[in-house]
This record gives sequence, C-alpha cells and structure tokens, in this order.
Amino acid sequence: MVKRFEARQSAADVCVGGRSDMSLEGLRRTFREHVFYTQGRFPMGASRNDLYMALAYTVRDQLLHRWIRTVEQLGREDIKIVSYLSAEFLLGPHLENNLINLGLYEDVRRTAEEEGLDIQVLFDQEEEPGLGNGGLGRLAACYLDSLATLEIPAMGYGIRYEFGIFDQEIRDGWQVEHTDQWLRLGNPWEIARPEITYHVNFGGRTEPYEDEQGRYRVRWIPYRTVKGVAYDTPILGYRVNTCNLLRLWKAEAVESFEFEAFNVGDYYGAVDQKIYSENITKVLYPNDEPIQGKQLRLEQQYFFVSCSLQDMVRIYKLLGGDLSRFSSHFAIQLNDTHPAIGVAELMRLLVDENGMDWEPAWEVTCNTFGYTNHTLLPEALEKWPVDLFAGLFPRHMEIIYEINRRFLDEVRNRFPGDEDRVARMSLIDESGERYVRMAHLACVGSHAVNGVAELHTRLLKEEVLRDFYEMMPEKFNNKTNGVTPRRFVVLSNPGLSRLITGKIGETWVSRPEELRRLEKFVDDPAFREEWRRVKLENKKNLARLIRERTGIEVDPSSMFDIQVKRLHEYKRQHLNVLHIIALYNRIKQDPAYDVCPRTFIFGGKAAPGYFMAKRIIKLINSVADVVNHDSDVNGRLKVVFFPDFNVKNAKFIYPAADLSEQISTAGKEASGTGNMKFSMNGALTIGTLDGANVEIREEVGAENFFLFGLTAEDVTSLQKNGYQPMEYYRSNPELQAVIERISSGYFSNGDQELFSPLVDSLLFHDTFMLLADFGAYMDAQRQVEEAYRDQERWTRMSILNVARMGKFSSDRAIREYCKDIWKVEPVPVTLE
Ligand code: 8GP
Repeated sequence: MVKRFEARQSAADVCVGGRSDMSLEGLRRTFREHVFYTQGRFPMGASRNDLYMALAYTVRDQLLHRWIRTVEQLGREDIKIVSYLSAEFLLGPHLENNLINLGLYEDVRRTAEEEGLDIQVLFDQEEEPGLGNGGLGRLAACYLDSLATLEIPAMGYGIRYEFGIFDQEIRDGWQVEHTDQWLRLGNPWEIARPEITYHVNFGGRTEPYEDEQGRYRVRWIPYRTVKGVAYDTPILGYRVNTCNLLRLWKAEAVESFEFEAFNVGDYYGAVDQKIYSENITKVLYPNDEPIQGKQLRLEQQYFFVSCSLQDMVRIYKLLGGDLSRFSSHFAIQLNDTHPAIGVAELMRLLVDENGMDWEPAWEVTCNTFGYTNHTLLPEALEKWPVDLFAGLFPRHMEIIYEINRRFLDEVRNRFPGDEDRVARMSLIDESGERYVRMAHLACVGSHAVNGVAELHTRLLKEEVLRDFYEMMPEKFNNKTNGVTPRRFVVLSNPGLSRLITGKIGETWVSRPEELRRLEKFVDDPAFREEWRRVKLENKKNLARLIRERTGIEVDPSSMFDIQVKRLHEYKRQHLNVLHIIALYNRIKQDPAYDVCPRTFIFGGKAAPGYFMAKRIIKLINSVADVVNHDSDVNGRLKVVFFPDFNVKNAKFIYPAADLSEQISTAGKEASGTGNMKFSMNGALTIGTLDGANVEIREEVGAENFFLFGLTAEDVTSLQKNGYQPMEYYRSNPELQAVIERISSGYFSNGDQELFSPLVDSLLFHDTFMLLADFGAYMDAQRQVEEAYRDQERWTRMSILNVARMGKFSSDRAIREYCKDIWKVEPVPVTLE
C-alpha cells in the first residue's frame, strides 16, 4: 500500500547527475505542487492515482524543455525528418521508461521513499496504452525509442484509439474479452492540440474542371467530413536531449451540432453524424491479421494517413518549402500496408490540392515512401473490395487506376506478351470479385521495400513479391528487426543489468555490441553463480505474480519454459502442449520416470473471432487443470496460462525464462521479436529455422541454441508433394498416445467433442505441420533437459546468449534504416 506522504522538508538539495536540470528538492517541490495544483488534493487526501498522476507530471515537466527544443529542430528547413506511419503503437507504460532515459530513476525512487511512497506501487498504477495487437505495434514503439536515442529527428503518426487491445480474463479456461479503458483515469503523458486539426473527407463523387491555366483538373465533392485532432506524446531518447513526438489523431465531428439538420428538425440525424464521426477512432481492431471488408477499418486507415500527410505538408509549407522537394524534408515509412493509401493521398494532395503535374508529383511520392512488409501468410495480404474502396474514396480510386495504368505499361514494356504477369502485378485483383491490392500499391509507390529478417526478405523476393523483385530488384532490402535494450533489459531486468554493468560498465545500454565483453567471464564460477542468483530472483518474482493472478503455486527452482505471444495456429502453442502431454503420459506409465521439473508458462491473446486459437487456450487450461493436480506428477510439471499478456507484465516474464519457445512452422513467422527479448535476458531458445531465429542462432552459436524441425524449403516441398499428417501419426506410437489422451476426453471430463475440432484439424489437415515436426521437437526437448540438468553448462550457454545478442538492438536496425532507406543523419539537440 501507498503510505500517505507527509509534507516535510529534506536537507538534500543536491544536483541530480549531469542529465537533469533539477535538484532532488526541486523534484520534491514539483511533485507536491502537482498533487495540489494539478490533482487538487491535499497530500493526506491524495489517492494512489493522484500520486501517480502527480509523479507522472513531475517527470513530464522534465521532458518538456527537451521536447520543445527538439520540436524547434523539427522546424529547421535544412534537416530531414523521419515520419513513421503506423496504425499501431504498443508503447507500454511511460513512467519508468522515462525515468531511466532521463537518468533520474534512483533519485526519484529515493525521493518517493522519503515521501513515504513505494515507487513500484505508483508504477503499477499506470494503465498501459495498449494501442496495438502484438509484434508490429511493439516494433513501432521500439523504433521510436531508438530514433530518439540516436538523435534522429522523427515523428510517429498513428491513431488515438479510445479503446485499445481488450483485456483478457480466463474464466473456466476460456478467454473472455473486456474493453480496455486506458483513458479512464486520465493520461498525463499526452498533450491535446485542439488547434492542430484537419478535415478528412469520405464518399461523394469527383468532378472535372479547368484551372486558370486551362489545365484539366479534378475536384472531390465529398459526402461527409470528419475532423482529426492531434494528441502529442513526448518520446525521450536514452540519456540524450532528443525528445521526439508521437502524434496520434482523434476523430471528432466537424461541428458538434449539425445546425442545418437541427433546424429542419432532424435532431437524431445530427446526433448520428456526431457519433458516426467519433466512431472512427473508437476502437482498435483486435486482430493480428487484416480484417476483410470492414468499412470502419478502412476509414481508420485513411483518417490517420490523411491527417498525418496534411500535417507534413502544412509543416513543410510553413518552412517555405517547395513541394517538389518534399522528399528531401520527409522520409515516410509505411509500417505494413495499413497506411499504404498514403501513396494515393500524397498524390491527391500534390496534384489536386497543390496544382502539381502528375509526373513530378509521382517522383516526389516514390522518393518519399518506404514500405516494410511484416507477413508471409498470403491470406494476411491486405486487399479491399473495389466497390467499398471507390465508394469511400472516389478520387483515390481514380488516382490508383492512373498509377496502375502507367505502371502496367511499364510491366508490358519490360515483359512483352506476358499478360499473366500483368494480371499478377496489377494493383487491382481481377481474378474474381475486384480488389485493391494494398501491398502492390505500397511496392509501386515506394523507393524501398523491406522484410524484417533475412529469411523473410528472401522469401518475399522468391515468393510473395517475386514479380516485383524481378522488375525492380534495387528497391528490395532486408532490415532485421530489433528491440530496445532499455525497456527489455534495463527496465525489466535490473538485477541482470547491475550484474552486467558491474563487469563491463554501462555503455552496453546504448552500444549492446559491447556485451561481447561478458564472454571472458564465462569461465568464472563466481560470476556464473551470480548469474544464476539473478535468474532465480526473477523467477521468484514471476512465481509471486503467477500466484496472485492465477492462484497456481510454481516452484522457482524448476525450469521455466515460456511461450508468450499472440495465439495463432502457425505459432504452434499446441505443439508445446503435445510435448507436455507426452511427458505426462510417461509419468502416468511410470510414476518413477525421471522427469526434469518444469513450469510451462503460456500467455497471449486470441483474436475474439478466431475459433481455433480460443480452443487452444481452453486446451492449455484443461491440460493445466489435470497435470497440476495429478498426484503421480507430484508437482514436477506445472502448467500455467498467464492471463492478459501485455507490455506491462512482460516485464516480469522475459527475465524469468530459462527456455524460450520459438516454434512456428518454418516460413511463417516474418521475424519475431519476443525471441530477441527472451535471449537478451538469458533464456535459451528452442526453435525452428524461422524468422529471426535463424540469425539469433548464427549470432549466439549453434551449440547455444536448440534447433529442430523442417526448414522453409522442406515445408514447401512437403506441401507440394501432398502432405499426409496421418503417416506421421501412424508411425509414432508416442504421438498416437498423446492425441488419444486429448480425443478420449481425458482433459475435458469425458467430453470428446470439446477438442475434436483441434484433433481433426491436426489429423486431417495439419496446415502447420505439427505432426511432421513432433518427433524432432521431442528430441530437441530431450536435449534441453540434459543441458538443464548440468547447471554449469546451462549458465555458460545463457551468458553467451546475452553476450552475443547485440545485433538485435533496435538501435542497430534504426541505424540501417537511416543509412539505407531514409538517408537521415543525427541532429543533436542542445538545451541552450
Ligand atoms: C508481426 C510478425 O508476425 C512478426 O513476425 C514480426 O516480428 C512483427 O510483425 C514485427 O515485424 N506482424 C504483425 O504483428 C501483424 O501483421 N499485425 C497485424 C495486425 C496488424
């Protein structure tokens, strides 16, 4: 509990490091002032939230000076700004991160303590802005952190969803969704900018006209208009003065009352309009794949893209810039295809609104945009029915047709007579119902196209975007993902961070390649002992949290085997379950079976409409119920489904892992970033040759990684030759026994129907080839067990994993984007 703090003076009035412009006494005074003047409370009457808010404002005050100086820089004509356009930013809590980046963590912790406050309790009070689904949104947040840390002038642009990703409850083993209410108690980190607004149009028709010079022009006569209002959040870099801007747009009605409608008596029509407008930014679609045909989703995309591009054009014009040189001032990155309509919107702004001719406008557009692809699943490539698209954006539809006409001329020129290729590459899919292909629009309208891991980029070139690669190979490049070591090591794992810093100094935080210097301590038994002690502490912390959230007791000395990520068949959480059941069967057959004690921990949300994913959650919980209570098992195996996995509780999960499960079907996971977070915290990986696993294994060394399973090539050729899951089933008695356990109703109180959709899908389709990989997975798990039994060996492997993970810092990734795609340089910010 928070102790009520008393107003009392302290003699301490020392200057805080070199990083802060505030003394401890100053911090304390500001904090008290915010309790009183901002929250309107006397100290004794302040609630936990009041205290959190006051502390957040105190810290935000520390950012503002840097922020204003940085924004002034953004207003310089001679610099180039990165605009990161993303429908999702999964930021996680701000307070602790900002304290670390400011270098004020210790001072504020001590100040709080002196005021009688437990800072952890205040951290807990922060609601995380869950404005993303998973990997893609979290990557955007890591990239904002690195852009600021590397002193790159940058803006993030996105949507201020009123309701972010749902909160997950597990009830009776099933996922239950609750609406997220992150704004309920106020958001101290954002500053509303009601004077920065843009109009965004929808529907209607277009009309040709002649301009003053007699040129053919088109104007758009929309059916309805919505207003976008800017909300800004400061994003501070680590121990630098750069404090960039995340600008999120909220939709509002243009007039809160349609007076005309009101006057003619259509009160409800006027109210409907208002509600309709505000709906656009109401809620994040909780899907980690595109949603087919949902009009509101398409409206969201255009809404934020149009506001953002209008904002950039306004800023550029304010600087007196000539729009033909727009791309020398802005580099815009499309985070997947969600903002790809920006290609058509920038053309519209340049040609229709600013009178540019088509060719120079097209050159500006292509030089401005870069496109990052995040998926290989063909069903995940976004496309919109032409009717829906044209109905909402009649002018953009015309622009896309014109881009397509010119583009297909080029294709025909390059590949004469190859009409199949023309049909494949067209921006419009005409094979059945007509669709706008957003990935094609993004490829054609960008000067750079990248995948997010080496394997992913290769497969993009060979398969998904092969035609585009053949025609314009120079556009394609790889940018392997990275994650920020600030949030995912320094903030999440203070014990490990202290141990590392004690050995090699603290420069590794911004230069993680220096972690290599840990290698020379790998043979030092005392260091290894310390390493294990830190891990054990982290496991105890997680065990406490698990007890609190699930009531399950787990043994911190058992191996923590963890798989946290979105629930998806291709990620194969159910392969992990098959392994658990196999171990369980061995114990049932011989209770004296010498199993290595393990705690299997799962976490992750399923899209609310994804039937199989929800069934897998139920299966995990059902297996947990049986295994955790079986006296033959006697606590040696425990299974936990940790509810509501998010950035906030990820902080306790990654640092506590011994084993990281990265077991997707090869060729399906574009990169993965959880794999990096685990390994940076000293977990060893059991994984397939998929996504960035390939590169992680290369870096840490094959001998420090548990590899198994089919390669992407094996998967393709098996599929081509007619994959028969039954063959694997018939030839593996252990697998049969595992499946039999499930289908017999053993985990479902005799109900043989509950899991039959899962079992049938495995036996008769097995799209993700679990049965083909089962044997190899069991073997690899056996090796894991052997290695874990030798704790000295395991610790060596763990240390080497951490020492060799430097490559996977998002700083490295961002440096590559800056050099190869954006062509931007750091611009250090000075405070005077
Ligand atoms: C994810 C990929 O699945 C993952 O492999 C990769 O590491 C991550 O992006 C970052 O590159 N993709 C998504 O999260 C995704 O497509 N989300 C859609 C809901 C937007």
